[in-house]
Amino acid sequence: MSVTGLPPYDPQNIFARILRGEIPCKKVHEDEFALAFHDINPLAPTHVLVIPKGPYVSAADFHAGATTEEIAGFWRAVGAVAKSLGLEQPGHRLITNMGPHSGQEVPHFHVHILGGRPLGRMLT
Ligand code: IU
Repeated sequence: MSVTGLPPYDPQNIFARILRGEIPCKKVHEDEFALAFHDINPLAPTHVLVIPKGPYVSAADFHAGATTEEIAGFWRAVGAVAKSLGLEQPGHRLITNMGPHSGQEVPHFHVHILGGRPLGRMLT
């Protein structure tokens, strides 16, 4: 079981298949630690997902199980992608859903980068 109570990592989940190149994506960045691609159902003018290369169900699993190098490399990639998309200024939002109460749909850790318009205040 994953840290957040989800089932163990499923290597057939859709993002694992994207990572293996079995399903196409609109890629914006790839390096040793991360892959970033446009969300198929964008909720803002820019909506990109960043996923680690390793098999982690959620952020909690990633932070518990990944090496320090993987964690640093992944979060640096998130920052680099936001910058390359022109979102560093005037700002953007990072979201990661974890487990049943969050409504997490895809059981491979991912960070949503949302921007391109004022997003309003959002805590739920
Ligand atoms: P969530 O945090 O697990 O709820 O977000 C999953 C996201 O993955 C959601 O925004 C979907 O639109 C997106 N997505 C995608 O980009 N490509 C896919 O093939 C599938 C979902 I399935």
